[in-house]
Amino acid sequence: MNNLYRTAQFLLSTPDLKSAPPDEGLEVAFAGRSNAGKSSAINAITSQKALARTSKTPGRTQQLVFFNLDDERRLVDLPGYGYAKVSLKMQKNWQLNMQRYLNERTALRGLFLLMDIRRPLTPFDEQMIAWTQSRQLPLHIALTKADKLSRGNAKSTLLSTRDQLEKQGVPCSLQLFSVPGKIGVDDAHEILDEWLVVRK
Ligand SMILES: Nc1nc2c(ncn2[C@@H]2O[C@H](COP(=O)(O)OP(=O)(O)O)[C@@H](O)[C@H]2O)c(=O)[nH]1
Ligand SMILES: [Mg+2]
Repeated sequence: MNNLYRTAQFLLSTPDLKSAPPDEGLEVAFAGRSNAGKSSAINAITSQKALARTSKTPGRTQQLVFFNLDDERRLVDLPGYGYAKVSLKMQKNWQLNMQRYLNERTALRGLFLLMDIRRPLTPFDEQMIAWTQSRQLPLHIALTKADKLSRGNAKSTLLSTRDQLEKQGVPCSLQLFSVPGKIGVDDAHEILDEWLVVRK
């Protein structure tokens, strides 16, 4: 694994863009429903146990969390969405923040969208996808918790999800991901290396 990921460090967390790091360098953001496995994926990708906090209680992280890879590259853990107990006002606020971040952030090189393999392409996911498309932002989708399905079912869900996205005319790459199953970290690195222009 490239050391860049292993040495990732927490930079700052902020509820809105005002306190985000300067819009310079290169950034890849991780998005998905609450509990989809974003923080777990960031930990697996950086080979660190507790860089991004993981939680059994969905909806805790309502902040954008920035991690430094080096002086010019960052990973961002975006606030989870689709948590039922969040008020309408907070949902609206989340929408405005996400839309602004995805539309305006110049450093943003691509979006990693994480979806629980047992419920891919929820309306919230479709909303995120639409925002990436409106700016032609590169999109990579990881179907998480692949260990929750048999190998065969995981594979066929990957294929049917790819099919559905193709039908919608959404250009993106897809992969399976599982932390306990140790599936997908290499695939994720390949995409990140490409987007963050990491020389090997
Ligand atoms: N079985 C399984 N559980 C996972 C996997 N990834 C995350 N989880 C669990 O799913 C829950 C939510 O994970 P978390 O990373 O906090 O999700 P986030 O809200 O998207 O950041 C936690 O209990 C994790 O341990 C996985 O690949 N397989
Ligand atoms: Mg999280």
